[in-house]
Amino acid sequence: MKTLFVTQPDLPPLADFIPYLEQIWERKILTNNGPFHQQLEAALCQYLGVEHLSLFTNGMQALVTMLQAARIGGEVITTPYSFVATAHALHWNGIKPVFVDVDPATGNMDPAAIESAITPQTTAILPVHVYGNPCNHTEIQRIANVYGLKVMYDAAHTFGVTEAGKSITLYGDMSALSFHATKVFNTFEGGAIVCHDLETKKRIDYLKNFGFADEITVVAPGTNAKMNEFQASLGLLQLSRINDAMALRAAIDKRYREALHGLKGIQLIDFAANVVPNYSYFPILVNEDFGMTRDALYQKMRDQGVFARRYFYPLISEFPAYRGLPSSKRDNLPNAFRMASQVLCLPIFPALTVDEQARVIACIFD
Ligand code: T4K
Repeated sequence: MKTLFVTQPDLPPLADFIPYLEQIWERKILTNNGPFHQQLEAALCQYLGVEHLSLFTNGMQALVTMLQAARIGGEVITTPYSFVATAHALHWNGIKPVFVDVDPATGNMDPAAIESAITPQTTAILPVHVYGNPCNHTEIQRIANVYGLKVMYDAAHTFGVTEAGKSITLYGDMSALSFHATKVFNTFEGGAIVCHDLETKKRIDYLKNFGFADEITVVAPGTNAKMNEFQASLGLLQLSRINDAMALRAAIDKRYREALHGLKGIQLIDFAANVVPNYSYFPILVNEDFGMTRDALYQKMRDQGVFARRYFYPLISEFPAYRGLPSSKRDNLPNAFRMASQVLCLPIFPALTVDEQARVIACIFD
């Protein structure tokens, strides 16, 4: 029986990629803002409907550099219900994460919890649009304005997500995207920062290239986080196929919702009516009314060759680097703990067939 993983990268036919490789081999420009890099930045700005975007070698480096670019320090209010990269990006900048609880309906940071976590050391809020579901950005921005904080979004899950027709990456001061193999839009590894003015874009570009502003000027102790031409050329090809991939994902999402709607003990996560999602994940919450625990269902599925994943369990605040923080205490994060103990992300990827999806669904019913 074929093993079904939570995702499977979507790739173009190899033959379609060869002409791009031939150009790279011909030009011998492999990296450092090469022609494919420039083309992909422009193409992504157009596709996403944003003005400024800087490509990165991966999402983690985009997050780290985004915080550097805005000179964020001290304490940053963030969520424990995310992939570890969110808090690690703070750690790599010497910033103390302050975890707050999440909204049980979405898993996104609860704006009501932010204000009481603000101290004189707080400089920014780092929310995550979990599973590509937009945060309450209006309320988050309102709080940020009152207290003079920056809002830096971890938008790793949100490629292509729009709300009222606008890219969700237009909110906040900056957003970091991931183009990892497991994401809706992949360049093997990859990522980007979306920002809103040319000066910031320039600063980000310096920082991802060791701080070089020109051949002899280094304006900051930057890193090396540049996307190479191999990744960028694949990105151009992937972008030409993204709408088809998204439509296939939408159909899978719809079938799951039809099959699981109203099932006792299984809660689904909904999107607002004005949001066009990217269907990157299909999380279910397995509660006490279901006949078995989440972990029992997880194991049962594995036994049948279905590798669903518990994104995001354990909470970031439970890992050794963070569990000693005062904000990591269980009492501070009741909703996050509950979700982490209930969540299971089902397989969703363009190549998942109707029969394979039926196998996944059968594990939950039988
Ligand atoms: N912020 C957030 C909120 C994020 O979710 C992430 C990444 C980041 C920041 C950082 O962005 P990047 O630096 O990664 O660009 C995966 C991904 O590695 C990670 O990118 C992602 N979030 C996270 C949610 O999921 P794992 O450890 O679960 O990946 P792995 O290797 O177990 O892959 C899951 C399944 O996907 C495998 O069982 C099989 C399939 N797969 C995976 C890969 C890598 C393939 O079929 N082919 C592949 O090449 O973390």
